[in-house]
Amino acid sequence: MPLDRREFLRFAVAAPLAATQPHLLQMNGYPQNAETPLELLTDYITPISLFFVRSHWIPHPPDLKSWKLAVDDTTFTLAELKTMPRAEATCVLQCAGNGRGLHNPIVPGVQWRYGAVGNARWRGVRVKDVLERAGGIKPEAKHLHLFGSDVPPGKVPPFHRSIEMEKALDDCILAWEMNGEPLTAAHGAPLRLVVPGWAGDHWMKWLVRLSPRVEAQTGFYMDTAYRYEGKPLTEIAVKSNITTAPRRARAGKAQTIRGFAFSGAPDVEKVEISDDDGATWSAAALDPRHAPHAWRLWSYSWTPRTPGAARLFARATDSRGVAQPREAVWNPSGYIYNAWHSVDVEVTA
Ligand SMILES: Nc1nc2c(c(=O)[nH]1)N[C@H]1C(S)=C(S)[C@@H](COP(=O)(O)O)O[C@H]1N2
Ligand SMILES: [Mo]
Repeated sequence: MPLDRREFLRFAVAAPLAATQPHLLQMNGYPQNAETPLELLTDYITPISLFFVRSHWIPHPPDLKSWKLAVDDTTFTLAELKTMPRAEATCVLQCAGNGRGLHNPIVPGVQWRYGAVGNARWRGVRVKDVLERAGGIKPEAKHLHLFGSDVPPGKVPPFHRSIEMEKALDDCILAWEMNGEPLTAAHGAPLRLVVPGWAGDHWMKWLVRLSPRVEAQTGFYMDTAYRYEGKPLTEIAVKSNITTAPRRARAGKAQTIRGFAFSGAPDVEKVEISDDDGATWSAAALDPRHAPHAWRLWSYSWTPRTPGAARLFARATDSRGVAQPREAVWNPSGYIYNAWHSVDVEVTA
């Protein structure tokens, strides 16, 4: 992705942490919010250098030397966690607000377009194993409260959250590794929560404390933010994006269109392409690489028939049979945008 000098300077000035991620597009100047240009999301495993970053305010990562994870009164050093059985997951991390900037009418918040999403290999230990080792899991503890080390400015409420214990015990991981590398500060070093299939707000970074409780956490980031249709937002919605398509193509000549698709359901069943405004659809080929809640890369060989303006739509259907809708459901916080994605191609004779 060629960056012009002005764009490059914008990074250097606005986002010191993003300086190691020269491809990302910083979204504003105060917290670090940087999305990946869609045309660069072509790998099965998104490289760390391209992976979007979303932090509510200036990060305040723990001191790695003195860091410990507290589970109420029990503490674990990273070395202690590393003696436990390893757990690994390859899955999508998507911000709940990815696509907010595409909602109409516009909604306030970071104006993410397509790139607040990536697919990575996360490695660490199961939440379940850590809680068991910290004294067991009481049946009445239905919620796991999560605390990171970041501190909000002034009177801004803290990013305190909890997750349903059922999900935490099912498949959540406390990860210190991303794509085989130690987690970077931007992505939550030394330890973050991985919540396969659920939106990014659950994926607490810079974890310092876990606390199993009877009740869910309260406060702004539980009771006001991250709610959808009156309930806490959990799973991400089925979605596909086109990453690769020509701007111009010749009638009768085959072109390869590529993209990715994912869902809160464990897998994607199919991706289809339409060049006639959704009247007819043809199946794209799904890349075999997959894991539960990972994305699927897909490709489609398209031969434009007639010269003129063409518009290609992609639509995914997940393993529960839920299809991506033509229009996203507008909501006041602009969450979970998943309308059919399209690209325009000029077809010449
Ligand atoms: N402690 C802490 N954890 C956090 C956040 C934060 O601001 N503070 N942001 C959350 C949100 S909204 C998202 S989308 C993901 C983004 O993870 P990434 O920056 O590694 O891509 O982290 C989540 N975890
Ligand atoms: Mo997010």
